[in-house]
Amino acid sequence: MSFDTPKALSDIAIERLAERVETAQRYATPIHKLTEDYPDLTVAEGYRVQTALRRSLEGRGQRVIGWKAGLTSKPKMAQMGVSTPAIGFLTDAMERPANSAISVSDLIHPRVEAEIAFVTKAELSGKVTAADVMAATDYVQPALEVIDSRFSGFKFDLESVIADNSSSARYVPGGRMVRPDALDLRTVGVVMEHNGQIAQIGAGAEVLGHPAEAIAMLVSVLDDIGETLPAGSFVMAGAITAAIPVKAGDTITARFYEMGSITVTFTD
Ligand code: OOG
Ligand code: MG
Repeated sequence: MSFDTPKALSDIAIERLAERVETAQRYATPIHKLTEDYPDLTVAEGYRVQTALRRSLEGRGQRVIGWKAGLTSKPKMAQMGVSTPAIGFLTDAMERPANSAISVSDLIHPRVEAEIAFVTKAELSGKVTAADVMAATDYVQPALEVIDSRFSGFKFDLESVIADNSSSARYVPGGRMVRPDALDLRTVGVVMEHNGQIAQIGAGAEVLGHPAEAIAMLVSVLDDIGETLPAGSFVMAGAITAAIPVKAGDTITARFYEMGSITVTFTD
């Protein structure tokens, strides 16, 4: 992926766009997608905005604990109308415990995703394979992600969603921690229940054929933006199924084959 562009946006313009996204996030007020004002926004500029947002949140005391891959499964690509995967960063402030209540009052239009998360034990950098990812993985475990696009109507394009940190909002690690080779991650099934009704079903192979492929993609994008994945990172591979919109009063349970389950309830 080449990120060269003939007339890149100035650092000031990038900072302003990051502020726009951060303000929308902080006040849970939607904005229109960035490409409406900047139709020539590139993927590289989207990542520059995301990096400026990351630096700003770190300046406010948040700590980056890992990353997420997104738009890595066909159900997600079809739901969002975007066919290229993207990555985003995760901070400690976004984490919520399993089986807890999550407030929706500071979110715009939350949706829930079931994902497989990797916790690494060695640094990954440059261009790596899924086998490299597996070798550098300490354990895998289920996770729920609560995404919340800062864009009106949850509608965006690749460049805008990247600038918006790939809709990252909350994440919930849970279930059982298992050695990466203890299970065939392609055949790990997941059933998502929404208020007790089965709402989505899928299996790990939906995620680029194997969830470790999504982590390899993520490391490659990190390389493109001048970053590496440190040992001890928590990395989510992307939603296996389409995301489920939720409101206060809702409960979501995701049951992962042989990896346990995670429940979250949503409150005002
Ligand atoms: C973008 C983020 C997608 C995933 O797991 O696919 C994502 C979005 O759909 O808002 O987190
Ligand atoms: Mg996700």
